[in-house]
Amino acid sequence: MKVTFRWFGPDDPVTLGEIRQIPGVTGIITSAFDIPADQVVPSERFEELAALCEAEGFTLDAIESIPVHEDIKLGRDNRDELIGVFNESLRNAGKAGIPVVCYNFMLAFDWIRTDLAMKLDDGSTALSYNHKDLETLDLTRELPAWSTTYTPETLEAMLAAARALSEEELWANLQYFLERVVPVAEEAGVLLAIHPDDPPWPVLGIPRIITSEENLDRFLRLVDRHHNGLALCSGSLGANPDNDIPQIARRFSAEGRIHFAHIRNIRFTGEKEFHESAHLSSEGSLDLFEIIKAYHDTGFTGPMRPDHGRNLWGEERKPGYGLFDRAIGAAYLQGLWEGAEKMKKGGK
Ligand code: DNO
Repeated sequence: MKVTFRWFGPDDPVTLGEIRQIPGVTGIITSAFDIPADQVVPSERFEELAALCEAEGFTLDAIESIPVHEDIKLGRDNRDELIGVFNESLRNAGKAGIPVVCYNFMLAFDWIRTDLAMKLDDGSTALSYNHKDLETLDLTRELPAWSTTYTPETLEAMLAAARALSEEELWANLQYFLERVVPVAEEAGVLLAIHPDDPPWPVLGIPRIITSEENLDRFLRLVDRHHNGLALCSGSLGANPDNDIPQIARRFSAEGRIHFAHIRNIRFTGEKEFHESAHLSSEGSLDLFEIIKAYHDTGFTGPMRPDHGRNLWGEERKPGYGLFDRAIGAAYLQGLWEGAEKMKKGGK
């Protein structure tokens, strides 16, 4: 595996110079979120981003994400044109030599939390989710990493359209998209990596489908090609205790279909209720060693990144994307990898 770190571009309060001081991190994951989903990301933009990374001694290992326009997910009449836009961006990523493009097929919202700064006992803050609080959440406020923001009116319209769609219709729209996008990814030499739904259950009456081992398998078979792969996120899928993350990582990594790995931990606090925690197994409900071992045993060579961290030591950065806890996470996951490596050499 290659240890990478998410950087939101020149406006990110975390700088490439800071990331450079984290031991073992050699790659950057970035994006061009200022370009809306109905516009092509030019190859020059990808090249500029790659040059910034290279100037600090990094490679640019993935774009997270090229957003999929909502009208594609909703299967609206203009979807062919919008898929054309996505494909052009994909070709441009290929031209710039970017090996992986991440995206998601979550309708209306990307990941959802109900509190962006839950105070933990140690004084740090973390992202948390409580299903019961969702109904009263102001969804028009801007959340980090979202490509779409809503006014009360546009939100109402989006919710109505999204709620009208059945799970099977969403599957059909995903298949329609993949059938047109995967061949272009192959030509462009770019691996596609879908991010699972976060949290992995329907929210606000909106269907969610990339939620479980069974559904990941169904997803891969929609277009059963190597370039149609996963950005396996331990914390997103792991929010449902029925999802056995080490088993899911082992199975799909052995198939060579995980093109990007997001590693983080969460702590269950109730039914459909959790907060994010430090990466260490001892701090959360997931067994990070077993997850890393699954990747190691199956010879995973793709980019892996520590995912969300708590905000620590008074830092003021994007919720979930501070510097310090993610740096600790990067060191921890390399420690686990080294342990797995030594066990293997020792025949264990
Ligand atoms: C959250 C991220 C997601 C992810 C997208 C991929 O922190 O993991 O926003 O980048 O879902 O398209």
